[in-house]
Parts: sequence; C-alpha cells; structure tokens
Amino acid sequence: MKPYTLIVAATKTYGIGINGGLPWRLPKDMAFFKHVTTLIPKTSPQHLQNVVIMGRVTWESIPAKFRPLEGRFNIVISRNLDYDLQGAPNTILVDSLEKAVALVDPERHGRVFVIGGAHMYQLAMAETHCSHILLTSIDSDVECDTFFPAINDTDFRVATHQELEAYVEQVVPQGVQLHKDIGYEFLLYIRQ
Ligand code: FOL
Repeated sequence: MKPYTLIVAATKTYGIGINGGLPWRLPKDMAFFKHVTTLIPKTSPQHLQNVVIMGRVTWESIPAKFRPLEGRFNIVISRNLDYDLQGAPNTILVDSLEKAVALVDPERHGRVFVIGGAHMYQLAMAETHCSHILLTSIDSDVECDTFFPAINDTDFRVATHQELEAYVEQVVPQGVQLHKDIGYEFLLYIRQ
C-alpha cells in the first residue's frame, strides 16, 4: 500500500472546524494546501495526478465552486454508498478508508493526501502508512467543535524547515506568519 500524508490546519488545541466549515480564512494557507496537494514531485512522471481522500462531511464543507478539487483525483468516504455526488467528475465514492487507499493506482496517481475531517484524520493517523503530517499550526483561540487527533511525538518527529521545503519543492515562509490578527506556522511531521 502507498504511504499517505495528512494535511490539516489546526489550533494549538487541535481545533479544525466549526459549524461544518473552517473557523478562519487564511488565503496563504489555502494557497499552500492547493499547491501541495496538486504538485507532482519533479522526479515523478508529470502525467500523474495526486489523490485527495476525504470524509463526506469534508466534501460537503468545500464550497460547491471548488468541488471536486481540480487537478486532483477526489475520493469521498461515506458508509452510505447511495450518497449523491451530483455527477462530480474525477470523483468516486467508497465506504472505507481501506478501500480508498486500495484504489490508488501507482500508474495514474502520485501523492496521496487525507484532507479530513476529524474522523478520517483519526483513522488515517493510526496507520503506519501515514508517513507525513503537514500541519499549519494556528495561534488562535477561535471556538471549534471539531478536533484533530493529538500528534504523538513517539510516532512522529518535527521535520526541519529544510525537510519541509524539500517535501513541498517550494520556498515556505519560516516561523510564525500573520494574517490580520491570526498567527500561523507551516510544519511538517515525519513518522519515525
Ligand atoms: N489543510 C490546510 N493546511 N489548510 C486547510 O484549510 C485545509 N482544509 C482542509 C483540509 N486540509 C487543510 C479541508 N477543507 C478547500 C476548502 C475547504 C477545505 C479544503 C479545501 C478548497 O476550496 N480548496 C480549493 C482552493 C480554494 C481557494 O482558492 O480559496 C483548492 O483548489 O484546493
């Protein structure tokens, strides 16, 4: 099975969402998400497409105009296989994370990202196939009703900034960034 990366923006208390959406609007973090999840590493065949795996609730949280996430193969997980994807192109529905990961085809697909939500993150992080976690750490006490599982430091180490830039093949701003009154920092965790 192919390893995958969790990508998430979370507060220091691991809050990730409120009322079915994101608790903040951070344009540069969203641009980072789009870049990283779309990028095919320069050493891989450029005809590949990355895969984004998400739970049904996260699918519904993406604004309709951005759904499916363009340039990426979208896999939506729901126990209800009658769930209506409303004809979304380049998107399939499966009923488990295992089936989602099993659908990844090395001939067609590049990197694999689990993009949420709380339940998918929890299932996905528990597997040794979860090789990386890209965390945008948000310094805000904004109210959240949905939480990312705590990252266990015996399973994951914080990568250096150089390792982060090598992974995303891009210059990444180092240290705490400010958007209006919200501080945030791009971090990479690697399974050890
Ligand atoms: N990871 C990070 N770092 N930040 C996030 O906001 C984030 N969000 C999710 C998962 N991982 C994340 C899940 N939620 C879109 C909307 C919500 C969402 C994920 C993606 C979305 O609409 N993305 C568009 C770009 C939209 C824009 O430019 O405003 C895309 O094409 O990726």
